[in-house]
Amino acid sequence: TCDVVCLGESLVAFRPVRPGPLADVPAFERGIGGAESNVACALARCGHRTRWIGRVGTDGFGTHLVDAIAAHGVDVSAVQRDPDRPTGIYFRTAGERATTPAVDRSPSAPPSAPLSEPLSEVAYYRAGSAASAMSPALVPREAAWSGRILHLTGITAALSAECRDLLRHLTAPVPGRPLLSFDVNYRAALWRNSPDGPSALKDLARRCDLVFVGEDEAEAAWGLRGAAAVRAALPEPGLLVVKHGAQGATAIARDGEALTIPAPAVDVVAPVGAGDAFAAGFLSATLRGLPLPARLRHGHLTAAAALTVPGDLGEPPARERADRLAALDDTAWN
Ligand code: KDG
Repeated sequence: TCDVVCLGESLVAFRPVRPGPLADVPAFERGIGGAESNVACALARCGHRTRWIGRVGTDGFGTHLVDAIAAHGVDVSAVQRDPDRPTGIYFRTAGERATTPAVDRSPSAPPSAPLSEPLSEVAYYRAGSAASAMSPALVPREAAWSGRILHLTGITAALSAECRDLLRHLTAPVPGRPLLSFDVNYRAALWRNSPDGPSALKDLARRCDLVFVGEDEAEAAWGLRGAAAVRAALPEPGLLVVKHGAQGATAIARDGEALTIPAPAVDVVAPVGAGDAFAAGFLSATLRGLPLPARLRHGHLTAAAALTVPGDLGEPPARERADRLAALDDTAWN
């Protein structure tokens, strides 16, 4: 057995070697991506026994992913190789801020959206990938339910009808299932051709015990504004965590009791992977039986590590240091 099983598609991630739009970038550096394996890698780094279940091709990209994830200390023994389908890959820019045209630089010019929003471009090459073939027949419940926690995300639901069936199969209300953790991870680009995506994500979230969602995602996917509105739409999970980006996160119990913990201020290098790191820090503290404020703070601290590196995976803070920081009160954080 293990502490946590994370199940989902991992991708080889290509990041530009220099800033700029994808159209202009001449070369890319290879890294690894995939929300669920990011969580697995961070949890393994925090000292937990972690298994990642996914499906990759028999190509070199699949070999690279399995080796790189294993190198973080994750158990990859249940990962499947598909001889007929390729490993998914994707390209993304780091989310650089747009250069402000000189004419807009006068102090009286109103800030336009590109001034405050980092621009990032994502191009996925994953349709028909090995992972998109995952199904209840290919992934037995015993393997997915072999930890204390099973962590899933809404990305898997976007991959194929088989993957959606698999998520429903793994979230069935059967006695003896592990704690089900679900990160909504709404990726609009993946749902472009299926208008029922947002409602599928809501149905899945309602079948789980612990749900993470960004305030911005809840608004984009479901038109829900604010943590209380999200809670009203998702009454079932024992705990709901609504993330407010740089501001912090709010945990809301089933009875509506809410606890907000601000995030520490950090110099963001790239936001990618921060949500996964937050989930990993929160789950790590959950496995250790820490109280709710510390669970949220460990989420923020692990996210801060991912925010300050260009790739998906930061080095989580050492446990002793994280515990010391998590014990400080909110006023000492910023
Ligand atoms: O959270 C980071 C992920 O978004 C990234 O690694 C790629 O899994 C990915 C996805 O589907 O966007």
